[in-house]
Amino acid sequence: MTQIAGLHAALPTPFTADGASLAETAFADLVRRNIDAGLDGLYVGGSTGESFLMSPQERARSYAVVAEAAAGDCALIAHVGDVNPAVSLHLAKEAARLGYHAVSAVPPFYFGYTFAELKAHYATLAAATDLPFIIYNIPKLTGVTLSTAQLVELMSLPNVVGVKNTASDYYAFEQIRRAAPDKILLNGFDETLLAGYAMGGDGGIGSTYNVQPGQVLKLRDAHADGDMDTARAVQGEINGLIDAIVAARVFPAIKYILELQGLPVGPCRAPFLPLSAAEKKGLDEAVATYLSEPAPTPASARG
Ligand code: MN9
Repeated sequence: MTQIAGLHAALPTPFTADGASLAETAFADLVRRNIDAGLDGLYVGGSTGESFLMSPQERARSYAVVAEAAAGDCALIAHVGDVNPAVSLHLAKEAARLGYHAVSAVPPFYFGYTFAELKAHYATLAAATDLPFIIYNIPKLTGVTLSTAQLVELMSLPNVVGVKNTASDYYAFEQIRRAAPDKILLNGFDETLLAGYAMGGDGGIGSTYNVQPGQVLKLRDAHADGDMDTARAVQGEINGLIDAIVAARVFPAIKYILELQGLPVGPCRAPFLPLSAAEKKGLDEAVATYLSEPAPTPASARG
């Protein structure tokens, strides 16, 4: 079975320069580049993918573009979270039809649901698909805060195999690991991937893996070899670039770096604003310092 544990790039969604449509060739190139780099899988249409700025039709189409480009060569996880459960149910069916290996969803936000409501929602969604289900916990963006006990309770619902945990509390991370030893625990913040491994994580899903996949794999291998000095040094290098990405606003910054690396992924959609000159300058400097490898030739430009 294709592994859900491991390192998965949270894919940006490439758009045309006017932001109006999917840029499908660049999308396929990005998919192949991540696979060729050796990442274990791809997380499609999550926060990094700007899913909440896309129509359900576009989201389903993006799953198809990625599946076709991946051609079975890596794990594929579709993020189906939405404020409207009907959209999530529809997208989960699409993911299954397209051969995805798992589905995942943030909790529905905006209405401030009770835990009983969130639990019923996840039970329904996870039961509606035969695919393994991964909770996406990202309180910083959803505003939905779950206690460790509540998160573990959601992870014990039928068909739920694990969690993508984007939170900086590594005591909670360890508590989740201890309470749910058989579940898949994936790290969310790339700047603390090593902390996730140290506390028993099974890998991670990250936006910045797209621009420095080799570094992320190097960190994983150093940790697996018990070489903490190297693992810590690599995390430091990774974070040198992430510091600049965060300072420039994560999603537009990642798209800007991908453009520098030769992939025409376009802008983020409004209300995201284009990068300012100062933001670009900060990124140019960090890229020059931390990304010395030449960018690979996009698959669509190869013979
Ligand atoms: O979950 C991503 N989280 C957010 C994954 O975007 C909020 C991360 O990959 C971050 O983008 C990354 C930079 O902070 O760690």
